[in-house]
Amino acid sequence: MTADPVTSHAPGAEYAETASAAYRAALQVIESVEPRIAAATRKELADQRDSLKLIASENYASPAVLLTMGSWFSDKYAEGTIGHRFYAGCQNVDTVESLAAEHARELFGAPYAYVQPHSGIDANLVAFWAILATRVEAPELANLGAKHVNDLSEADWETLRNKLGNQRLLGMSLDAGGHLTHGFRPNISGKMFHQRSYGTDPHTGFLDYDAVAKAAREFKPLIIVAGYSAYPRRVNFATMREIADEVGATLMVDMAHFAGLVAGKVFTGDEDPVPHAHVTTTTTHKSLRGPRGGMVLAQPEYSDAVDKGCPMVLGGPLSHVMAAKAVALAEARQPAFQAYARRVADNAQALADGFLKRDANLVTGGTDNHIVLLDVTSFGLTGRQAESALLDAGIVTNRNSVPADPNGAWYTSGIRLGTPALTTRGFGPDDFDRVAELIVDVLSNTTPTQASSGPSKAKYTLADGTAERVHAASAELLEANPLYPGLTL
Ligand code: DSN
Repeated sequence: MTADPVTSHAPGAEYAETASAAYRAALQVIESVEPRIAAATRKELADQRDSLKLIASENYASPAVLLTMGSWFSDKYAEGTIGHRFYAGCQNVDTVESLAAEHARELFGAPYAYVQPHSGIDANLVAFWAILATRVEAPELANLGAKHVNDLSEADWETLRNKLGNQRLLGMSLDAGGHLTHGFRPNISGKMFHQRSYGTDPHTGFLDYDAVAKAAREFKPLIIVAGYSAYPRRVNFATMREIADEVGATLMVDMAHFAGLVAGKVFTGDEDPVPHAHVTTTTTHKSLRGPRGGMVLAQPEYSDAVDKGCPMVLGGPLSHVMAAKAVALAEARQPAFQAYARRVADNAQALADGFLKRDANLVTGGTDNHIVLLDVTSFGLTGRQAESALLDAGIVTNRNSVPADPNGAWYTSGIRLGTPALTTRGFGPDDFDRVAELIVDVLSNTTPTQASSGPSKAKYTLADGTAERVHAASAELLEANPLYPGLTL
């Protein structure tokens, strides 16, 4: 069976029979050692096949990507970087890491790519320390006439440590869609930096570039972070770079959520962060549809420092995952991936339109990326109640803050929805209109429960028959768009 690159976005359909044999054999081997893990693995595939997955940060990697991770590269230590390892015998890891980095550079048009980070937070940590090393540590060492931190006296080292720990970072506020790793106190980034946030326009919900520029002029940050995990609109990275240049800040873009739209050339020109940012970070498993992991792209002046990510903040690289990143990036360089990325954005538009024609409220009034942020207060619900009621009906989402959220970050007032995963299954705009209809059906039939001491923000009742009706309708959509078509265990 040959996958049609426009209508089928499920990579691997063309080699499903071979992949089925490989999985059957692998599960048989696992079963002989720990049958409960084999059973859980089978169950996970069944559950993923049977649920309407709308979590904006999830996707389905191809069997080629998944199979690549199950190799003996997992057993090799390879701290350091290509050609400069702290262990002998890394020649094959060097091949893998070089190929993954080459694919990343070619795909994103980046001068330099570092493919070792194990996750998005790790990628951001590498970026932060690379910027601190380049902008704070290197000039201080030069001032003191030293080549290496080990050459400093105790007093000079203390001075440098204080400077490293006293820098400022400006990032998008959490309730506007920013990410915890962009300088917020519960995360290490908030403990490392003095942080200030920029938000969105309270009337439109759109990013207010004048407000960002004003905050940058007042706060004078070393780093401006752009990028988001719950903002349903595009960002003009050329404008963000102008703001950064005006105040002498380094522009770091965290494109974890929308890397697939950049790779697929949906975001180009001013909306492509890579040529504008000094440092760009990403995960590899969201819209990019690779293995779980992270990556850093950098302009030449930051590349040496980024290259020292391990052992600066990373443990030994996961070579089996770097190999899978190479495979996923090779897939993303195919024309079919561009068709997939366009479809992700078209589907988000269809989902948003489906809500709007049913009188639901969307943050910013719509979307032009892969995210739709539904404000559920018009249904009389908190995000927590909506998330749970939708799950009862087989729809997997996550609750999310909306700007100036009256219900706080735990209960929230929104539901974040994303199209990358279901688009991989083959869902199109009509299917997403139906998804909007099903979600509105569930939420319209959910009633918040009153607790003894005022309204409960977590409890709710779903009207009889709703879960069954929506489950049946979703099952039809899922059956028409199978996950890993042709793959049998
Ligand atoms: N967990 C990712 C997300 O859901 O957006 C980012 O941390």
